[in-house]
Amino acid sequence: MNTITPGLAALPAEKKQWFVEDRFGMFIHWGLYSLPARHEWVKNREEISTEDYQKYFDHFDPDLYDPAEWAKMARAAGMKYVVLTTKHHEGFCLWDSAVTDYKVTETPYGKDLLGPFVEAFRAEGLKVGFYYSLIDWHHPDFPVDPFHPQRNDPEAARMNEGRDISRYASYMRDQVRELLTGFGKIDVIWFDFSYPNRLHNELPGKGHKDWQSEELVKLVRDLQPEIIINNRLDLVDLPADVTTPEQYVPREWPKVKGENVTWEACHTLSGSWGYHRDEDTWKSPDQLIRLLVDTVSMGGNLLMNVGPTGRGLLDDRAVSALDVYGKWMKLNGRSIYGCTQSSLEAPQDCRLTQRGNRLYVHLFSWPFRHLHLDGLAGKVRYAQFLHDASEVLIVPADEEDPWNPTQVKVAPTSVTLELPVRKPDVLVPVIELF
Ligand code: H79
Repeated sequence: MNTITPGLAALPAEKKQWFVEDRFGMFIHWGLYSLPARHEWVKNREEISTEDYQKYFDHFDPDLYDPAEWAKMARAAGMKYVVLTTKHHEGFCLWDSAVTDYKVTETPYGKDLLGPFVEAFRAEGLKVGFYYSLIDWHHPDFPVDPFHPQRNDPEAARMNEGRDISRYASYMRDQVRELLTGFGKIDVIWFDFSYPNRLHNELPGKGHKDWQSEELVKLVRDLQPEIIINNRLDLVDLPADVTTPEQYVPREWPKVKGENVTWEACHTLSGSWGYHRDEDTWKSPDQLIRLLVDTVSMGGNLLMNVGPTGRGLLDDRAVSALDVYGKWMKLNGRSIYGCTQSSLEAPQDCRLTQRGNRLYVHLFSWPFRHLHLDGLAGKVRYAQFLHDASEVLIVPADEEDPWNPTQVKVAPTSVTLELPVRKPDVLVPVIELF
């Protein structure tokens, strides 16, 4: 357990209000790994040496980069905030950092990418977040540990001579200071990630002592008092502002020490975070919408990732996925923004969200004619489909079954809705209850 400096408290709930109301953000993974186009961990997975990885730096030239286009697409998809990888595990920086040459301004592109990015997204009204990798496979003081690309290099032991992770921790603080002073108000900082020894049978991992996490948090709070900091700094006793399950759907609202926490699921469109040319595991339109609904129905946010190409474009598959969200959110966003988990139990194959006393029923499968909502007897005055505001009839509580006249159709504790036989042409139809 760590001892936490008094005063290093988490952000109060009112400062996170915008975040839980916005519900839907865009994650962007962009770096040198967009060129090999076979996963952002390619350097690690294929144990590529720094010399061999250099070709991606030498050819990084996103001539079609237009952040205003990305920002428009994010906004059209219904996303309200964005988080960009300013530096991923490969160590390459998208801004003109003063403390390294491993940065975009030294590539053929030759210009800062981050300033224009921040400006473009702010201009579309989105909040802006920075992802910053704690792991760095390029920095000369980052140890060649058992999870490093050069772990099997015969020179690994020699490479490690003189490496000093405390110098790396200080490098990170320098970079975080640049990021949080050079680009105006930043709304989220997303550190990624810790793998402390205790999780790996005492193999030398990396945790709060290596990163000097407390110092980082102090610095961040000092520079940007309202910023949201995620939970990957290995500060077990410091309540994080947001808990970030990755690439899975929790079964219930995530808890820390038994308490529901502010949380944000992050997911990929295709499996890889970085642009992956050959991947076959793109999520279906239906899955994309369900991921969002599932998450909000358990009180969380969804940060959905895109991986731009080496030329700076979102490819057609990503654009189609964003279109799926845009089309659905335009009609159904009211059941997402400002909504949270409902205290009522959802009917089979449904997900509930709630805002005040508006209840939203999301239908993942299509029942035949009747939908029974237990526990709502006497509480619903009107029901409509959200996508077209067409009335959904409420079966009168005393309506008898003509084929069994002693029997009423509606259970005493329930509200029963009469659905059309055919499912409306919406990926996930939503019924709004007043
Ligand atoms: O940036 C994206 C991913 O590249 C990064 N987080 C998202 C947002 C990420 N990649 N992998 N992971 C997070 C989890 C990785 C876990 C493992 Fe391991 C890597 C298991 C084995 C190798 C951690 C490091 C545990 C052992 C070594």
